[in-house]
Amino acid sequence: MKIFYSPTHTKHHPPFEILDGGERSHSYEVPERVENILPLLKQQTWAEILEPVQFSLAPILAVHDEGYLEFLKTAFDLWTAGENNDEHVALIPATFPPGGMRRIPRSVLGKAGYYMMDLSAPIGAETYQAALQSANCALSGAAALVSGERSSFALCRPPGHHAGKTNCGGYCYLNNSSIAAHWLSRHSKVAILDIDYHAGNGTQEIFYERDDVLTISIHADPAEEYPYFAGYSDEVGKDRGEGTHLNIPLPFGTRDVSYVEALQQALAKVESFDPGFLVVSAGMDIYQDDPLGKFKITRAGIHQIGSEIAELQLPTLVVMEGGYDLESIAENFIALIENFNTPL
Ligand code: SP5
Ligand code: ZN
Repeated sequence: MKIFYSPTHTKHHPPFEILDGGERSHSYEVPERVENILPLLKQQTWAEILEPVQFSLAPILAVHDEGYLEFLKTAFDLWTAGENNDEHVALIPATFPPGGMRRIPRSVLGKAGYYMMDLSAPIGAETYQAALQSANCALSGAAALVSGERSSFALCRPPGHHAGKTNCGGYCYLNNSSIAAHWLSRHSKVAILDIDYHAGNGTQEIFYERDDVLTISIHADPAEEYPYFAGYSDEVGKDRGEGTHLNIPLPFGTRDVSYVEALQQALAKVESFDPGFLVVSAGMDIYQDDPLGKFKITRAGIHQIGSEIAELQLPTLVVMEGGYDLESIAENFIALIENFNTPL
C-alpha cells in the first residue's frame, strides 16, 4: 500500500487552543500524532512510505475560495509585520461576523474572524506550507488510485474535514479529502465516507449541491458536540445534490455494535450510489480512550469498521483526520488500513 507522508507537517505546531469556557489549553493537534504512526507503519511489510507529489494550486482552488487561500498564505506575515516576538505566536481572531454579515475587512484581524469558524485553527509561520503538503499527500493518494492501486493512505496533518470553501476551524485549514475527491471526480463518481468522531461540516458544505460526489458522515450528535452547526440527520443535500448527503449522528457512549449498524446503513448507500472511488475521512477520535471523543469504540471495533468498508471492493483512499490519544493512534490506524491491503 502506498502511504504518503511529508515531514513538513512538523513545521505546524500550534502552541495553544482555546477550549470551552475560554480555557487556554495545549493543542491536542500535535506533530506526534503522525510521528507516532510512522515507526509502526515502517514495520509492516506491505507499507511503502513515499513523499507526496507536488501538485499545483489548481486542485485546491477547485475546492477553496481564492481570497481564503490568499489569507492563509499571507495572514501570519501581515499580522506580525516582520516583528517576531512572544505576542506573535499564532494568529486567532477575537471578532466573528454575526449571522448573515459577510463583509470582508481589509484588516488581517478582521479577515481572521471572517475566515475562521472557531479558536482551534491558529495560523503560525508555516501553517500554510504544512497545509499545502497535507493536501498534496491526499492528492498523491488519489493519483495512486487512478494508477490502479487498490488503496492508499494519506498521513495528512493538519487534518481537513472541518475546513469549508472559505473557512478553517477545528484544526483544519484545507479540506484534504474533498480536494482529493474533487480531483478524482473527473474520472467517475466518488463517495466520501467520514468516520471521524466529529461531523465533517466542511466536506458537507463543499459537496452539498453536487450529485457526482456522495458525502456521508457518521459522528457524535452535533446537538451536543462540536461542530454544533452541521451534521444533523435532516441535512440531505440541496438542489441537484438533494439525496447525496447523509448524516448519521450517534449518541455519546456509542459502542461497537451500534456503530457498525450505522456503518452498514452508510455502506448500503455507497453501494447504491455505485461510485468509482471511495475516500475515507478517518479519525481515530472514535476510539474509547480518545481525550476529545465520547464514543466507546474498541480496537477490534476499528478493525471491523475497516473490514466492512473494504468489503465494498472499491479503490479506496484513506485520509487521516482526527485522533488525539497518542498512545493508541498508531495501532488504531493500522487496524483500520490493514484491511485494504489485499488486491481487489
Ligand atoms: C479534525 C478534528 O477532529 N477536529 C476536532 C476539533 C474539536 N475541537 C473542539 C474540542 C472541544 C473539546 N472539549 C472537551 C475538552 C476535553 N478536556
Ligand atoms: Zn474529530
